[in-house]
Amino acid sequence: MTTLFEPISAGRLQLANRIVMAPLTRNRAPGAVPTPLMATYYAQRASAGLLITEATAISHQGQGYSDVPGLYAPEQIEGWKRVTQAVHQAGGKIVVQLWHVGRVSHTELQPDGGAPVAPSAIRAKTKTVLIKEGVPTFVETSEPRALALDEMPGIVDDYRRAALAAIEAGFDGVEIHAANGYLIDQFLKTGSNQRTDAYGGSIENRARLLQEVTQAVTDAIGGDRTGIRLSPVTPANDALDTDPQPLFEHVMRLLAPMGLAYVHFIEGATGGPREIADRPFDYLALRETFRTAGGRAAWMVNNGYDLALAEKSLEQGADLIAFGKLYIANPDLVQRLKQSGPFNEPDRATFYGGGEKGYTDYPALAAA
Ligand code: 8OZ
Repeated sequence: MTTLFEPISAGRLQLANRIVMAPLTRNRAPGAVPTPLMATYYAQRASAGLLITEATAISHQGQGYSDVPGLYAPEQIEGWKRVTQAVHQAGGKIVVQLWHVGRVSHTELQPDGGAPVAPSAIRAKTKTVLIKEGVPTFVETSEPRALALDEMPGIVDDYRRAALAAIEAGFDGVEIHAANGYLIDQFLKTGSNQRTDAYGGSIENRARLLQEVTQAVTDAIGGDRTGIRLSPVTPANDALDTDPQPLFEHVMRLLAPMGLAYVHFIEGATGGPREIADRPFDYLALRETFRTAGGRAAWMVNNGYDLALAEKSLEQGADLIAFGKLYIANPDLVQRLKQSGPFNEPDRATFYGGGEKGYTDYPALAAA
C-alpha cells in the first residue's frame, strides 16, 4: 500500500512525499509585492512534498482582491526570490499559482479604474475583498466588459511571461489556476460564456483559452514543471456549467499530450461539501479518460481531506493530496499526519489580511 509519506515524482518535480500545501489566498502582500514574512510562512511549511503558493496575479488586470501578490513587475520577482530561497534552504519544493481573476474584480483594483474583463459582460454574483485601512471588507464585484477577440493573444502572452518570471524567481514550476470561477473557468463554463466567436459556444471553443494558455506556458518552461487546477462543479464565484462531465472529458483529452507534471482537482464545492446533490460528477471516469488519452501527469486531489480520506484516495489511484485549511494552522502538517495529530484549529478571522497573527504564529508540535 502506498502511503502519504512515500516520495513521488511529478514530471520534473521530485517530491519527498505526497502531501501538498494547497494554494491559499492570504492577502498579506501590500502593493502586490511578496514580503519577507511570506518567506517565513512558506519556509515553515517546507516539509510538504510540494508547496503551491497563493494565487498570484499574472498582470494588473488579472488582480481581483486587495493585497494579493503579483508576478509581472521586477519588485514582485525580487520579493518571490526571497520566498523560493527560504523554501529551498528548508529543503522544500514550491510552484507558483498563475492567476487571472477575469470578472471577479472591482474597478478600484483595475488599471485606471476600468471594468474587469470577462468572456461576456455578465456580472458574477460573488464578492471580492477590498482592504481599507487594514480592515478587509467584502464588496460586490464590478460589472465586467467582454474581452475583444484581438485582446486574447495578449492574455495568453501574460501567462507566458509570468511563467518565465516564475523561473527567474526560482520557482520549481507553476500551476495554472483554471478553477474557482476565475478567467479560464469563466471561459470554460456556459454560465459565464455567451460568446459567439472562436472562444464561445461549443466545448472546443470554450476550452480554447485553457488550451492556448497551457500550450504557451508549457512551450515556455516545459510541461514537466507545469500543473493545472480545475474545479468541474464548484459553485465558487458563481461558476456554473450546464453539462460539466463532457466539458472536462474534453479538457482531459486536450491536456493528455502536453506532458504536464500534475493535474489538480477540487472535488465538489471549493472549501465546502465534496458532493453537490444537483451537480453530480464522476472524477474516476475523468481520470480514465486522461489515462486512456495517454496522460501521465500525477493526479492531485483536494477538498476536505483528512488522513483517512487521503489514504483511501491514494488506494483508489490518486498520487498527491492537497490540504488547505489544515495547512493554514499546522506548519508541520507532515509530522502531525504521521502521528495522526493533534491538529491546531485554523482561525477564520485571520485568513485574509493582517500580519503574523494567524499566519506565522501557529505552533509546531515540538513547541506546542
Ligand atoms: C479565497 C479568497 C480569495 C481568493 C480561489 C484564489 O478561490 C482564490 C481565493 C480564495 O481560488
